[in-house]
Amino acid sequence: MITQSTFGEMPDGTVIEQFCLTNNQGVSLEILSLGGIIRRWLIPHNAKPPTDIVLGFDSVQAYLSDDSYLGALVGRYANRIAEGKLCLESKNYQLDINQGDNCLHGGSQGFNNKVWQSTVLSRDENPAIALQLESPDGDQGFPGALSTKVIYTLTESNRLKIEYFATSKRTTVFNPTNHSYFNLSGHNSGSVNNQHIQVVASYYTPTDAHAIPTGELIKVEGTPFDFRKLSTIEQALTSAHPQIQYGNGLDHNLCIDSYDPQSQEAKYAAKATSENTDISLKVYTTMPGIQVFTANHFDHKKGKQDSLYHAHQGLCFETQFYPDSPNQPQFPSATLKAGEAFYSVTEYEVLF
Ligand code: FUC
Repeated sequence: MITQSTFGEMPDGTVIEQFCLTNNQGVSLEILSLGGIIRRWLIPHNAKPPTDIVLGFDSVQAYLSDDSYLGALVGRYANRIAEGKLCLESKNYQLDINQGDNCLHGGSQGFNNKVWQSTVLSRDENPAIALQLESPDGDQGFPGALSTKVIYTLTESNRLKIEYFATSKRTTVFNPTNHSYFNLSGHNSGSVNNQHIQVVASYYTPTDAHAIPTGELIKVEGTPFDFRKLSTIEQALTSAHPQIQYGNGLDHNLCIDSYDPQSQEAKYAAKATSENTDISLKVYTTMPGIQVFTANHFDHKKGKQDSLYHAHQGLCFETQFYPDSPNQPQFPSATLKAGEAFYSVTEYEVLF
């Protein structure tokens, strides 16, 4: 089932729609036409009120004035491009610099701040909506007029399937993701430290102090990034490893072992689980990397229903091409050639 309502208005009066997708198992999701933001994700319990497993805000204004990308679609390029420098087919491009010296999450007016054109695709079984956006040539410095579409489908097996499609008139780079902050004990339940995660990744991409990859692929074995077996988030957060100290927690790209550039089938990559609620989340993707981020700098952020979000209160699993891949030729390439069709899919499955 899908219900549609008005969530609010942009400063120029554009109406922001809210779509509530509910499947026959009672899982329900609220998605906004602003940034494709996943605002609520409710998991039913037999006797108790449902658990809302994502962080979010209650107004358009709160989303526009925040820089944490809560629940949003991120593009054109998730994570950082060093100094916003891009060279494609021997041409240099300067991208918008919006964090330190770098371009973060597609620049200051990225996909998360755009109003997407929304269409309901299926109302009954497996409710689905499509969000579309035309990003003009030169948007945030990126070359090529880009047409993109994202389809959200809530399946009857409790998977949220997010499919990304794009074509560009000129050769460009494309690396979309979703920036949901999960807390499987509930968005307002304090830190995720005691929750367990697994990431099927044998390597990670270490960074400098400004979160730009050094270019190396390092084995996770013996580091706080070894999540090949289910382990607590706290184990990593309390580590004295310099990579953890840089960002006050996890903010790293792990290289997914099952990545197959030839395949369009989402493969199992990661899992999180809360012993408090017995809710688990599994992530499947076609992308090569996953940014594991623990909301490291949240400090009394005022969230939904007067909640306050603190450091380490959310966990992001951002599937992606590796950060700064346009400047790291040894990383899988995010180049999208003129006229070529881009497709990727990430699925978040909730078990409860
Ligand atoms: C993640 C991180 C960044 C940033 C952002 C909001 O993707 O890699 O460091 O803080 O989210």
